[in-house]
Amino acid sequence: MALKSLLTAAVCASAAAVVLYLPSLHAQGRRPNPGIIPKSLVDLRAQDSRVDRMMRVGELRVRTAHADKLVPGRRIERTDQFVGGVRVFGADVARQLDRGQTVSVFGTLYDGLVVDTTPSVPELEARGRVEEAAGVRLGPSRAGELMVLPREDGTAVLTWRVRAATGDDLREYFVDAHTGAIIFEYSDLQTQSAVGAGTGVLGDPKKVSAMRTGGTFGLQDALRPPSIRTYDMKGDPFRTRDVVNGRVQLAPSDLGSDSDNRWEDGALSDAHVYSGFTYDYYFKRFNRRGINDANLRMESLVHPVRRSDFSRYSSTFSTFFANAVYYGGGLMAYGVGHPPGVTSGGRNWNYASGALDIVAHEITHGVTEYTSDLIYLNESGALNESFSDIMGTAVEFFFQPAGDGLLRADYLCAEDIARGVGNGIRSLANPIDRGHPDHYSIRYTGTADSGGVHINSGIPNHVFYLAIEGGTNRVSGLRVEGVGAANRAQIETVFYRAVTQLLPANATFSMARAATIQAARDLYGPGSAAERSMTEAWTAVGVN
Ligand code: CU1
Repeated sequence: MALKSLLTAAVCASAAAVVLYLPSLHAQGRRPNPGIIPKSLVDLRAQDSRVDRMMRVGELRVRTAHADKLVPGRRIERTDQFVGGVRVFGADVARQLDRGQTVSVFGTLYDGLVVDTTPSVPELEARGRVEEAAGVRLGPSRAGELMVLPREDGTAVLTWRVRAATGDDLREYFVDAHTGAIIFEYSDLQTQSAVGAGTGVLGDPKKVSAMRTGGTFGLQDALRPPSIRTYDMKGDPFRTRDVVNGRVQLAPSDLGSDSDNRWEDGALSDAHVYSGFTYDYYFKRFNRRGINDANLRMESLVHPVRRSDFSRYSSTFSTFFANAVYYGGGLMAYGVGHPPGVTSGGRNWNYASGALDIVAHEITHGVTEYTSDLIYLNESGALNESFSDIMGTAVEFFFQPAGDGLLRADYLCAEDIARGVGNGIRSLANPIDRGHPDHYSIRYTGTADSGGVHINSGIPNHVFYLAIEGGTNRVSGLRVEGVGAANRAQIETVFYRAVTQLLPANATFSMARAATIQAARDLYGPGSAAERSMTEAWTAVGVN
């Protein structure tokens, strides 16, 4: 898995990004992708039979299969492709069935892969190579996974996949299991630039759900089903990094604590309170129980560094300042912002956990991780980022009154804590305002930012906005009739269904168009306002 950060800066600053070759998925959206997007009923039946056939011979294995919580009678089944008993990276299928009859199939499958699946390099040695490359030590819980990596030329390589977090990145490494060389890597730093009776970062009063142990109170939520814990890393970036790499276990003494249950540390109380809000949104809106729908822990690391150490550590530990990161498995870290007078992109940052949309953005990376697991590269990565922005916005509208200004819901990301030339780092209403594309014809096609994951997210972000509010796309001049703000839950549910149920890991924008339109039909019927709005919005941004 990869580090999902709020912002691109950390990714660009990484010096470790030496990509020796890119599998075909790196070129998705630019070259043909072996993606499955049935265009007709005949095509759907053909793909369905192919999936059945591969399942019978063990080339596809069920990862998850469960009853559909949104549409009664349906089942959602996810399968992964295997070769010789080893999972293939970026190859999976998501199928929707209605009483045994297949309704939709989206996926990525590789034909004719031949690979020797007995590693000649032991896992420990592969992990050693990664420790050397990343310059960190990994705990035993960071074991490598044997994985087949498809290449652009149709061949495949047996690899050990190992994940390592440095101070400014979280990377997935693929070590050739026959030669020991690192042959592919990418940044999975999923970030966002973002931040009892408590006081938030913005001085707002709030209730904090804490637990009393002995004479002090700790940031452990006893009211909601999952373990929600918020840790005070007390400004120690080295210890924070060791926690993230599984070298150091968090102890009860690391819990954010307060002697009188009157929480004056806004960064701590906001991370805690907004995690609970996000849990509540997913439960109330989609009947989802947390990140993995089984009440996975939600652990937040706050104060990973001290603001006053900015000049000392901002190059080594950049994500601990103006950013927020999802590390996988329900673990998040929130940056401390900038000292006065310092800016990035013309904006001075407050504590990242002080923005509800940032916290919801990070937790949504977890929801994606446990469902479609959209690969954090190129178009699938931009969809991953976009879904986090979309849900961040949705959570804001769920809890805050609409409007401009602090603690108001709008279509900007991180506007409450990234202030300066245009508050906030991204705009769903007008992506180009923050320098991001609002039409497919002007998408970014370079390799920076993992293929533009925080850049091209502007395109699906704009689809979400247009499908709700309506409007005219700046580039195409095409008009969209939205479902209206009163019906925003429809479009939120359409995106939720597409990303968590219908899409595979290696999805393209074109597949996302088909899957969201399918979701609108599943939920609201063919010819519904939601289906029309989704169709018009994707067409307006040039995705067909
Ligand atoms: Cu993100």
